[in-house]
Amino acid sequence: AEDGSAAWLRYAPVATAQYRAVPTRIVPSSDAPMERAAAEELQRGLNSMLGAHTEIAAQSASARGAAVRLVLTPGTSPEALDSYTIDTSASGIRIAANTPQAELYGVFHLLELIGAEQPLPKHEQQTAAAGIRWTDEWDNMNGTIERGYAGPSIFFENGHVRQDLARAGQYARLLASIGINGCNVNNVNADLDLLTPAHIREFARLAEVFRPWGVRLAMSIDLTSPQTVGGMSTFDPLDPAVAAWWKDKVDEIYRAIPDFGGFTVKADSEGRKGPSQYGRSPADAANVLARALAPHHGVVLYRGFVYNNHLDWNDHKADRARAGVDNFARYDGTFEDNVIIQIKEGPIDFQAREPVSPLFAALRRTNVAIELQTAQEYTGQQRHMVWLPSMWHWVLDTDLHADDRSTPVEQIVTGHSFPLANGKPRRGGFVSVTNVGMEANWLHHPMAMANLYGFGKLAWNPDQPLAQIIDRWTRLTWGNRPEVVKLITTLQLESWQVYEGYTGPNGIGTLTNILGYHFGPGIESAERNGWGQWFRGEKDGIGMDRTANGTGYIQQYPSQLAAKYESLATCPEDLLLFFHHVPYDYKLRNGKTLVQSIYDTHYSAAAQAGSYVTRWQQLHGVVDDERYEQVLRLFRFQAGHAIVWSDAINNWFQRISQIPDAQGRVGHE
Ligand code: GCW
Repeated sequence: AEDGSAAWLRYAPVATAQYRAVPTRIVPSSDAPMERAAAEELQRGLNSMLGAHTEIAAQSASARGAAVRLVLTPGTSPEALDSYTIDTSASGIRIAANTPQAELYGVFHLLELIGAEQPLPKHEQQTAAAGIRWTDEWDNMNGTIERGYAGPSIFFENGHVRQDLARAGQYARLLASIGINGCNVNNVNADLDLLTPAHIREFARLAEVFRPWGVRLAMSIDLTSPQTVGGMSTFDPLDPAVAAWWKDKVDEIYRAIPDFGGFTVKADSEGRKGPSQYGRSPADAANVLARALAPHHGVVLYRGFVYNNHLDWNDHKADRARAGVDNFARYDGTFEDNVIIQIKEGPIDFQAREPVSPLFAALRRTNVAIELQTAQEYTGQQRHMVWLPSMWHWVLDTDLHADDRSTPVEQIVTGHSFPLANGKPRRGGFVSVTNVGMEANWLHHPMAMANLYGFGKLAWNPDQPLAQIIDRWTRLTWGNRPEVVKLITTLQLESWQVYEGYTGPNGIGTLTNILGYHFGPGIESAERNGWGQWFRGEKDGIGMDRTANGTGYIQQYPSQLAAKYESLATCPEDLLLFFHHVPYDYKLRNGKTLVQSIYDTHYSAAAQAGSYVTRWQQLHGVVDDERYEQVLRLFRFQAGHAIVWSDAINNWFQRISQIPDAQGRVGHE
């Protein structure tokens, strides 16, 4: 049977002709754990894909004779980004890296080229775009996962770290294979007793299974820990006793976990306590942690997701989208060097489409990382196929035009747009909320792991073409048969637009049921409550007015972009309802009215989702039966659910606008 847990590391046999010259002797750089993991991975992969009998030579083996040589040439700066080269010559293949984990990445890259039946390079050099390439897992210590859709936690059960950490180790290997170097294992809504000495000893066991794969363990912590764990009367970040408590606690963590990555912090948000309780700022809170972590080279990822979830619906100036800039911009430049503000890609919350967060352009003297969500919270919860790198690429490519120069998001989060005045290196990067579970294939839908794979690839190199990313994933996961590669890549590449098409059009935000599990349509559930995910669907029209006359949110963008969004003539129509309140018969540039365009888009997108079923059936007997059936079942579900979505939305628009469909359709039979 197919081993779903292998994901893209199946190492299925390939056509060997072009790899005849690959040597069958591996010379590792040392027998340190990561180097040994690299050599053994290489051996496993080559043997499995090429049917070879590869041996690992003693690392002191003579320089003569053809070999795959692993070479470690550490750089001088501890801040240097992971980098490797691959050279092929008559004497074999040489993989040289500046860090042990980069050596692993070089090995995985070589194996990936072979798995995807690509030619081997004469010379190739690869360097990571940024230092932070992490996943966040929203796992609770009782074993449940917030917004997890593939079974219970691979890390925790019954309030403790699991006894059996085999899955956690496998996961670290998968992460390493796509260049991910950190994993924050617990929910940002953190367990309050997380930092007890007993728990820290348990976390050390987790760090041990991550270590050979170069994945640093990180933890989400609750800012009240000095009280809840330390028994103190306050958690005021400016209280010296609180600072001392954090310092001792961090020292204790590093005694147990010498390569600990750092803390992720959610504070003053959705019921979590925070520095505002003492009239202190996010910088005060982040910095007290940062100073404790700095001597150990740890970092603080302080989340920009701070907003008031008791907004007043009747206040037309109130706007949740404003919260990021309103809460953080004024502290720019006051954060310690090892603080990174972790900003969700959009200003609201992982919708099928949002504009990019203006906070990326507002923090010029502060490290920032982008938070993306592989867990498909609002995008079908791994019951719908949605390939999110299409969206992420669009986000990363968006140019905020700060100071009227080119400052695309990818250049901001990799630290190139706003260099620090003191010449110190930037520490930004990429974080994916992933939420894998105990289900064999990690994310439930056999197509969903393409999202994690794509995240890793974009975090390593945000310029890698999407077509190449999905082509590689498909070959490694489903095999190299041309009809398989063609169909799966085509479906994945269209899937985001299809999902957006039958759910939320024109940047409206969420029509998902936000009061339940964030699954399926719940058209007005976002309205008339404090959460602020409003779209203000009224008799006269629809959309949030975020212009200068409305909430003023648009003015948070640098001026060029603000001007573009402010004017109806230039506002991109896929974001129209995010920025403007317009009548239902508003004329779009293609001549259709808004409401007719919504009807048409929903019928056609639902039909396209329906077509996945018959298109997939062409692969019957071509891919393994087990995954074939699994995908078929999910595609049938998606086809039906797309009709539910489409009819719910179209009926609602018909009722509120009182404008019938020009084609006379009244929903699906
Ligand atoms: O959108 C919300 C999710 C919460 C999550 C929160 C966050 C972990 O629905 O489940 O809490 O975002 O990102 O903190």
